[in-house]
Amino acid sequence: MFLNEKSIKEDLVTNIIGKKIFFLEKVDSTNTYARKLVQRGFGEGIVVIADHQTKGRGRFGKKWHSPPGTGAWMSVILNPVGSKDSLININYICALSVVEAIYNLTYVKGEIKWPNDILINKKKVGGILSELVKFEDKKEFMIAGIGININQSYDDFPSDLREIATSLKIICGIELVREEIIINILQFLEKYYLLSFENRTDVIFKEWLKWCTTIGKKIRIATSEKYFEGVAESIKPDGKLLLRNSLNEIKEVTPGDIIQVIEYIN
Ligand code: BTX
Repeated sequence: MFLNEKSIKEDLVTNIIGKKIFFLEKVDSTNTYARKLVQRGFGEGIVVIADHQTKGRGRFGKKWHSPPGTGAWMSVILNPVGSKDSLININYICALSVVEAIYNLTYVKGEIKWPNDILINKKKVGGILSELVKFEDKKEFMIAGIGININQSYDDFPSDLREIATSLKIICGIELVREEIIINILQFLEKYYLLSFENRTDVIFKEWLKWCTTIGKKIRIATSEKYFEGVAESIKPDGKLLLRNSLNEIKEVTPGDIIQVIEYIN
């Protein structure tokens, strides 16, 4: 079933996020569509929601499976808060909003796997793709892409994803109302977005850490250049991960460099 535009518009209680929403039955990628909107002069708070993405994107050109009638595939245009760390902050804010929305509606506790995966029972239920759009006059916008698997059954996933992906329906055993999840995510997003403008990134970070399960784990990280192994000791407020290797040395890892993080059980 296609998303109920009217119920999202009527029930969404926000001032900035979703002041205009573009509902699309089918699109290549909501992030690509939002980028075009930014280039046409649309700005902060505009949301693009699609029922189906034919070329949903993950990071580093990876594909994001986005079949019709099942998920929340959406992008939000935001103003970077002004610091070069804002891409990281937006990632934090999106991931936090997703896990809080899921918990609020289902009492299921999602996990944030650093830097941008949303997991339930160790399987991926959602992901975040933030992208910066820069203009020559130095004006910048952030496009926060959020993808959540909501009503897929096991067989709806392609075979290569079945063992690594999950949906809220698989976890909860019932179909969920996609509109409610979208509304909740956008409302939490507005709450944390406003906090970030008040320079309360400390509050956001503290909340985010409560859901992040990477800390304390032994991990192997792949960047485009090499692998790093060690124990994830902590995450700095600028989003960098502090990794302690077997020689007891600390390495700072930037989220944007990460292609894959593999966790080992300690
Ligand atoms: P990522 O690069 O961390 O994850 C991509 C990887 O996740 C893929 O290589 C595949 O292994 C796995 N994967 C693909 N599709 C799914 C799925 N539906 N569920 C679970 N695992 C999957 C994560 O990137 C960021 C994804 C953002 C998606 C949103 S949707 C709205 C917006 N528009 C757009 O094109 N992308 C974003």
